[in-house]
Amino acid sequence: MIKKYYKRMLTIRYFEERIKQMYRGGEFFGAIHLYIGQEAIAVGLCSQLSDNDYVFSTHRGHGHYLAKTHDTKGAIAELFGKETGCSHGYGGSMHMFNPLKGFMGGNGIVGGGIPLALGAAFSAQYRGTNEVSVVFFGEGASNQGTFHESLNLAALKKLPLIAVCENNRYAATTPVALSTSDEDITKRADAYGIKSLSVNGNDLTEVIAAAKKAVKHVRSGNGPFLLDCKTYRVEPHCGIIADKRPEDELAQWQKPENDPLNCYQAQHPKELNSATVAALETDVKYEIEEAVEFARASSFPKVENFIKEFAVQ
Ligand SMILES: Cc1ncc(C[n+]2csc(CCOP(=O)(O)OP(=O)(O)O)c2C)c(N)n1
Repeated sequence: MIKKYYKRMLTIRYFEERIKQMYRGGEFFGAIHLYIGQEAIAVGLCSQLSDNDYVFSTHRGHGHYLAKTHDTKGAIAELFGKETGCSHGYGGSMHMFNPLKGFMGGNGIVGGGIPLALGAAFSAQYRGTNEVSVVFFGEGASNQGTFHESLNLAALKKLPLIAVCENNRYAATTPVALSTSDEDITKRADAYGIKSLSVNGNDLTEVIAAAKKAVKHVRSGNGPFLLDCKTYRVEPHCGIIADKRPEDELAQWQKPENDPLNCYQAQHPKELNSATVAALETDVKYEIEEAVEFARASSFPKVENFIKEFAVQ
């Protein structure tokens, strides 16, 4: 398990590093929001889910997609706009979609995924299944009306919803202190009578333990759960926006002990010794290069097919 979870975080890290390079080289276009530094949250949550459980994502969704589906090829091909992409090349970075694996899409609307996840939670309860619905969102989104309305209904109807706030200290260029009345998002859960936990989102062990509790609580019919995961967005908000964060703050979060991969490795020195990590790095790089070649060799979707698939008959 330890190697598997580390490899999942490494896959997200290398995926993001590789696409950053290709994006800057002009190999594909559109906005991209990188997930570097937040890998433990997606991997920790998804480690406790099955394909039948739902994940609703955000504009910063590559890590969520990979953690839930493990589909590196479909993700890179989608970024390239190719027909072999997970959304057949029509979605791109913010609209990856893979319902067979329970991945219900990214979302360009901040806070837009929360009511969608609420709907899936209602559907699961109505159909009497044991499925849970998980939604990721930033602390910026926790100031949106959709967050509050959804939490209220989820609590009222005891819906199987897990709300995961990735509290990464910035909403685009606005620091949390300038956007959010109280940085402790669990207090917002308290207001609706929803159980919650605050965790170090850069510590995979902590995230897994919290995710286990949340999933157990929700699957047992006890209603929703909120996780407030403290983390930091290491990269600029978006591939095209200049970032002016304080250098000392950046340096603090870039310290090895604050990196989710280093932190997990330090906790498991035997299982993740340097030879094992080197072998995993080789495997992951190979998998990503294979996916890049696959995406490059794939075709763009054909207009005729688009019309066939989407035209109103
Ligand atoms: C409803 C809405 N308002 C504004 C935007 C522009 N916008 C895109 S990302 C973003 C910041 C979101 O911050 P947060 O929810 O904390 O997520 P993070 O980017 O930190 O992951 C904003 C304001 C948008 N896409 N949708």
